[in-house]
Amino acid sequence: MNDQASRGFWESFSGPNLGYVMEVYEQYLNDPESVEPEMKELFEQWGAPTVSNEVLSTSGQADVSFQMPTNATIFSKIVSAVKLADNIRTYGHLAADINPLNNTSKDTRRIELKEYNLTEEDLRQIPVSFICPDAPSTVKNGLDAINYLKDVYTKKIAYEFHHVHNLEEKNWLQKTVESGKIYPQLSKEEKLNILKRLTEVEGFEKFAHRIFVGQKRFSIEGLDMMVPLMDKIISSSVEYGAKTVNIGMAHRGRLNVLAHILEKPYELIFAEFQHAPNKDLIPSEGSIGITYGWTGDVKYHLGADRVNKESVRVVLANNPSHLEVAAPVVEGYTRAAQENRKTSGYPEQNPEEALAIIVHGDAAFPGEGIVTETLNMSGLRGYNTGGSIHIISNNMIGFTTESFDSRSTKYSSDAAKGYEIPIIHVNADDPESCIAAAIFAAEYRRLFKKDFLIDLIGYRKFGHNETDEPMTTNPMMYQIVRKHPTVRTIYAEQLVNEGLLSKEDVQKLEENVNAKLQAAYDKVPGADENPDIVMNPPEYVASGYPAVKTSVDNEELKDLNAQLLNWPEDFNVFKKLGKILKRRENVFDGDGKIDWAHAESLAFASILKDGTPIRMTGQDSQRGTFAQRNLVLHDEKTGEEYIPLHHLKDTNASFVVYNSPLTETAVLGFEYGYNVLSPETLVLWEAQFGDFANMAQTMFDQFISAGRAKWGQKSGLVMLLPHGYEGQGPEHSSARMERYLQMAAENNWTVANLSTAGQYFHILRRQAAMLGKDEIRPLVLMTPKSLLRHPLASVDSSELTNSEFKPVLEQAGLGQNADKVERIVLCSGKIAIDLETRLQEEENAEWLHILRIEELYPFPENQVKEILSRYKNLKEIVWVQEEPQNMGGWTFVDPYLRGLSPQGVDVKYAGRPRRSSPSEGDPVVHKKEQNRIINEAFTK
Ligand SMILES: Cc1ncc(C[n+]2csc(CCOP(=O)(O)OP(=O)(O)O)c2C)c(N)n1
Repeated sequence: MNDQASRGFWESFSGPNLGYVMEVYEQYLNDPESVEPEMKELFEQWGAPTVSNEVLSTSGQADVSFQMPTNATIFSKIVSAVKLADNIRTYGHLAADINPLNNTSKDTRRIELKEYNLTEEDLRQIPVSFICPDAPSTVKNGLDAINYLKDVYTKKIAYEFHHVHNLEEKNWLQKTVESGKIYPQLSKEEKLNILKRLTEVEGFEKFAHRIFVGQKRFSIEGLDMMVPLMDKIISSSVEYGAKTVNIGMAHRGRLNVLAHILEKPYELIFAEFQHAPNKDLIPSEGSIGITYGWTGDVKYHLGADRVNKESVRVVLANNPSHLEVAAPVVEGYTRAAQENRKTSGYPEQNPEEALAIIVHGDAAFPGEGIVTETLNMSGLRGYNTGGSIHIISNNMIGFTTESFDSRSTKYSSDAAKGYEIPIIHVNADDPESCIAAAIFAAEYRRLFKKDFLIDLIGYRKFGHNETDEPMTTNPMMYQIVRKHPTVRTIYAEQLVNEGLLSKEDVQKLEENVNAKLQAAYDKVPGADENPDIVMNPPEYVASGYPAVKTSVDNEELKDLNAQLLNWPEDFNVFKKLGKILKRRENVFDGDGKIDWAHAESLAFASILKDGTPIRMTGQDSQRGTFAQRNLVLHDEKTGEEYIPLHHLKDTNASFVVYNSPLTETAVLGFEYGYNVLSPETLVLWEAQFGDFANMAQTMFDQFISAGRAKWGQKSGLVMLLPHGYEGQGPEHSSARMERYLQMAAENNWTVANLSTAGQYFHILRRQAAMLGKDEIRPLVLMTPKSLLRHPLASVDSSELTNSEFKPVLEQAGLGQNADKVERIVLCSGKIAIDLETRLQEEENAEWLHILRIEELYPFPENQVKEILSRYKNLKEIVWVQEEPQNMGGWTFVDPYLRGLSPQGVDVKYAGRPRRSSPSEGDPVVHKKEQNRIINEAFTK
């Protein structure tokens, strides 16, 4: 190989790339077969890697004198130096100064020269460009470069980027760190502002500690920098265009964040501590939105919604005690705030419009699965929010449990690595590093629209709450904590040493903060020991839904139907599907009936036409679990998608249906959040089978059923839960309707189990019509499987154009001869169709009437009462259900039926006996049971 040619080829390599090539070359020299075949080929073709002096001198004058080594020993030194540099980048975090308590050991083994058989003199010989091409010009040689890297990577911020595979991102991250750009030049004013903020943060906690002795507040102390850190993330993001910032966080430091980030007035917080009347203290409308439910919540679960001076909306989500569950809800808020839903087609998303900041606990982050569920959604088209900024408020302890008992990973943040989220750990006692972290995170998000994680490492000054004594369980940690100065003290001393203010100024700052706190406290009325509290829902909630017209004009619906079946001529819908859909063409001319999915698509089309946007998600919801929906068509030749609901004439509302990831809790939480922040949108979540919704039980218990009573948080979310006993076994039969009925109270939601496609059409349209109104409530809908295409559940078009939602349906053909009726069967959902099927075989059923309770909650008492009153010879009311006696609707309706049954009329039950498992596993046994129940209903 001619030396010149070889040089020409290798010249295209520089810095770390060349270092890498050299490393591989050394390996090649030892064993040519041990390297990649491509590399082997290169070495065979071009010989040993060589470098011109020009390349070597790019980053420092000293390099000019460097002569490329020609022997293998020097090669190996260069390789070692490059390896060392890389290991500093990768493992520097193990030796970094990120633990304010300094009670964990640092591991420097991978970054020491001796481990690489390198001397300082060796390093001096090596050019900077091999080791750290981005170093500032003060770095003159290889030794300087290694020392520089060690300093950068082991200070008060530690970096973990190795798992980020995208080269552009990784280069940016590395360059920002190694060029020193990560540390901003803070002005005097900025530094003093941080100190002022820390004085407020600490002052608030100390004041509350002194005045409200023994009351829980989940103090921020030890992680005080969380507030200035959030301040900076918010101001940087606002600079980049954010108009809404949504924050999710648990108890720790929440009151402080409410006071200082949300600007909830001190007096309002103190009134809550003091159980004092506070309504007069709520500031004027518009400056801060604090809504209250009628039964309320503890102060450290309450959220707030503020529009600040720059017209930026800052929201702290209400949240329950259940750690981490607010995370997907906040993501849902954020997506809703980013989307414009005012035109047809997909909503237009602008990630710059809104940002989610999610604060996690260091024990909860690795421990609660909803965290990884939420992270997994961050890159999906239906759920991404253009990058969230995660903060682990890491006090190195969870309640009394130390890290070694709460996770199997080194860092609390490690789960985030699987999602390629850049992670930085920052010492919470170093304010300027924390500010650098905030700017870095906001900038990364702006550039790459992806999640970023800041692991803010501090400590917890007191016990889990202020009444716990941590010395009993964690004495070693608390011996250190007790002696540890606060970050305000540390930073004040730093600024005094820098000559930015005097000790007297520091004291003055403290006095001013205290005076403000005291003045606020002085405004708070005394405790009201016997408050006149009304715990009833407001009248508009209590009175329920008004009558709503839900039918659609025949011509209009016919036209929508035609539009839904009108895809472009050159669009090749899968033939079999195309044929099935085209069968819908003439239903308005009396040819055929409208089945469930057809009614749904017509409901959606008419809702969009009325100007209401729709968002639907669920597992495989585009097609539908039972292949019934097919709202997204796929060209069988090109794979292209066509969504007829995007092409309706004269509509100004967006429509979207996404297949969700295989997740229930976080997806449902996301949709709940989306609907809360976008109350004008019909948001639907569909479970694959209804019982899978119990994976998301927390969302139902803590948010959907109780959110309004606790926090005044309105929701019109629709949940579609496939339900019905069809012999598919214990896990695909029951949507566990009893759970929703057990939680039903105060008009908190509608629970319905319908028997016809027409009823489905009307209940969807009713829900859409109520959106944005005070009466709105969520809708829990048992949806069918076998009824989806059942002729008895399908309807004529007149059912849609000339009817309405009926909470009770009377069985057609029964009950006309009132004097003959001795038994009224009440039932709900699919079994009503089973009964109707059987009825067709009965010769004389005059003695029987059947009522379908389509809306179980709110229970249609008046309608049922009116119907019962028609039958003077009634002997018994029989509730018939397919679910076991301890499940389904029975335990819920039983007291209503007893209350409504006329004197002398028995109330009986027919259905499966009490069971621990919802259904039989064997389809033959199922059939037998089902027949037995139907027989019972029809036997005198
Ligand atoms: C789902 C859930 N399980 C248990 C608890 C009880 N609990 C409240 S705080 C806490 C410790 C949390 O530790 P960490 O996540 O580190 O947050 P910290 O309180 O230390 O800020 C526990 C176990 C809870 N609130 N939620």
